[in-house]
Amino acid sequence: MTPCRRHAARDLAPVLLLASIAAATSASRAQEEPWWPADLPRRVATPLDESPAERDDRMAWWREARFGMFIHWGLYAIPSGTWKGKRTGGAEWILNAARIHPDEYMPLREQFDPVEFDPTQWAMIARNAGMKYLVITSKHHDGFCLWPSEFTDFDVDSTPFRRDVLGELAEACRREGVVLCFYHSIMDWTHPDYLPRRAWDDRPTEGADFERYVSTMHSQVKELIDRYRPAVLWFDGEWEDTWTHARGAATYDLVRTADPAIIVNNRVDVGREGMAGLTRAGGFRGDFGTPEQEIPPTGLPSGVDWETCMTMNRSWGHQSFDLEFKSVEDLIRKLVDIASKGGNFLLNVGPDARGNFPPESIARLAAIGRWMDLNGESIHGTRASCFGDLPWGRCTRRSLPRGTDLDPPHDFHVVEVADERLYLHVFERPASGELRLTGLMNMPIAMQGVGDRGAYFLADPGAGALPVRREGADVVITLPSTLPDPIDTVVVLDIEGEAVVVGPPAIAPGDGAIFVDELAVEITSPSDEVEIRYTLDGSAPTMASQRVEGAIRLTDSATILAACFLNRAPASGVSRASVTRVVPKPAIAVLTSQPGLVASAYHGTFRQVPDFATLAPVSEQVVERVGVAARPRGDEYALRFRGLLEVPATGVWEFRLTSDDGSRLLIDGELVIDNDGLHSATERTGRIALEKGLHRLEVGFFEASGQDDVVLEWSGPGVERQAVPASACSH
Ligand code: FHN
Repeated sequence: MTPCRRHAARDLAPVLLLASIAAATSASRAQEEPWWPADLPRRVATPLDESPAERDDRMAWWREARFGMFIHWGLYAIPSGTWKGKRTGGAEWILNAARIHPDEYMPLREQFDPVEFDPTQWAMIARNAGMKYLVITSKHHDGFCLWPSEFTDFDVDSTPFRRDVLGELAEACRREGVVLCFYHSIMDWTHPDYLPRRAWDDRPTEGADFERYVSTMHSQVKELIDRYRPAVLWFDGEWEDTWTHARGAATYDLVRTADPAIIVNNRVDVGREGMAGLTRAGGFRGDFGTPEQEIPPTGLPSGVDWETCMTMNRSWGHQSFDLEFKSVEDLIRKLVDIASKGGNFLLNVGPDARGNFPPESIARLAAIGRWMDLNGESIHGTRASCFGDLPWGRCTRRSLPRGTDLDPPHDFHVVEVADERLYLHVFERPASGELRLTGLMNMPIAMQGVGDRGAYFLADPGAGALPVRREGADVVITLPSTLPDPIDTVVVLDIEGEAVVVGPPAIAPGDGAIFVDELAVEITSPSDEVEIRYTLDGSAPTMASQRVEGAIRLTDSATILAACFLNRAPASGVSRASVTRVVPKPAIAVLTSQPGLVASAYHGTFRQVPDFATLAPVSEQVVERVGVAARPRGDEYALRFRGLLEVPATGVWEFRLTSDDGSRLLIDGELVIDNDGLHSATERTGRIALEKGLHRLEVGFFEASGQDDVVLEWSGPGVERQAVPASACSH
């Protein structure tokens, strides 16, 4: 399904009016005049008031696609991680990694001449890999534009190559049936109006007008939309202080007004939760979440659209010496894992300076394509699994119209009564030789005596039916002694009705919980037809075990096992949680204390939180709370916060430490959170039982390069999650 280009049949009058205004002004558009008429009412009626059904219509092709190609390409492919003979790394970040002044970086355009660039080949490689869309960097953080723009001369037009890369790729994508999308960086390290400057960029900031930069960026985005009609705008680089929710919302509004069918990611605004990528509550714009280099764990809220973007090696842009490419098995299983959780996979390629995909990328994409040729039906158009963790692999599924003879994917089966098709992705053949689908309440078609309609291999239906039987709440499929595909053998099981799976009961608080005096444990199931039985001694629950009748009050440690039962038979797997009663750490007595924490700063190149006892601080000050305000000048540094924490009530306290780069939290000398290492903004939590009163607090933090941040939050008896207040800090 290609993206719906028609504008929704809604009253488009305001937008059409706007379009005419924009058209009228476009001819006389000057650099400084925003194409967006400033006097237009703040709220644009049509595209932003879409109904859930209209949003589903707009997102339909993207959800169906499941798999896309990411392309990072620009001037940075020329140095490819090496600057003046030194392997600085950084790939598309080389301006940062080698601390290159823009005046020294921008002349790279005189070398940009990718004579082997073949957009048709790029689009065909994407299509043959089963990738339905392609997201290419129209402009990355370095500010270089891959299209001839009216609004800058830092573009392909000012290179020996001169060809319109995006225009040629747009044409090729249309011919090959790949949906064209653009990545566009908000952050711009070379534009004279962009702020903040890089630390080594001594160009004067006087006269730099960030508003003018935003207006220019808006004009370029509109130029891209008008010329190339991208289906997605994938913003990035939204993390610097100059970018705000107001600007993000305005940019989202402009894009959606210019073309209401466009899909925009959540990095247009400032609501992204770090590299985990989902959008936090608070009305932040963005149509889908953008986990980066990671796949969210199961349990994502249903109805949330998200896409994991990932490199094939370790670099986004071309880096000649980065040969750490992921295996085909790893990439296919990541694609399946993501689809089984209802997400999209945006897999990156970094072309070289001559316009070629790395041979390692081409080989992997071809192998993925061969797997997709046989199994693509189990990815495209599917939705998230109906099961919890499956020890042997994953599940994807699609609804099937009841009673119609679908154009069978294989003449072996004509679907007549199935309502849902399950795709069981077997990564590892269970030792038992059986796939056990615990809690699947539906009747598999295979058990309706309709001929030999067992389960079957999607890639080879002719291999015959696999026996299917029911054992209580479980459906069991018998596998042959060997599986045809060592990476992922897909078994098809058609079932009557939409899948109903009675999952194991939920135990709250979960495994590993600690408590001081008494703990109330809730054991629940979404299915109100079942009864739940549990044990506290680690033995498997049976019909003779205690039945859950409301909250269970514990005054001692216990190992809780619980399962659902239906018609006196097990109807789910077993849930397990060990909870421990602990003694709270005693408060310490101090004679006097002063407000604030002592923050010691250290210079150095750190790759983890250092052993501060071996270092001499370059500065020491009292700060209100944990944070980067205590940072010294310069990019590479470490901070140590020490003091006392006033705990208002005895009980179990949960701390949350978010930092870019690494950090650690100790209380009374005990390591509560280890969030150490080189990483972008990442959060970790930890729990500790504390007595009301004062406790020794220490936070260690280091910054290697790029963004820096460290935030300490807590929650506990009578305290909702919040930053640890200054009032609780002393020394
Ligand atoms: O800084 C960019 C990086 O270069 C790359 O474009 C990735 C891809 O999503 N995004 C940012 C890092 O999070």
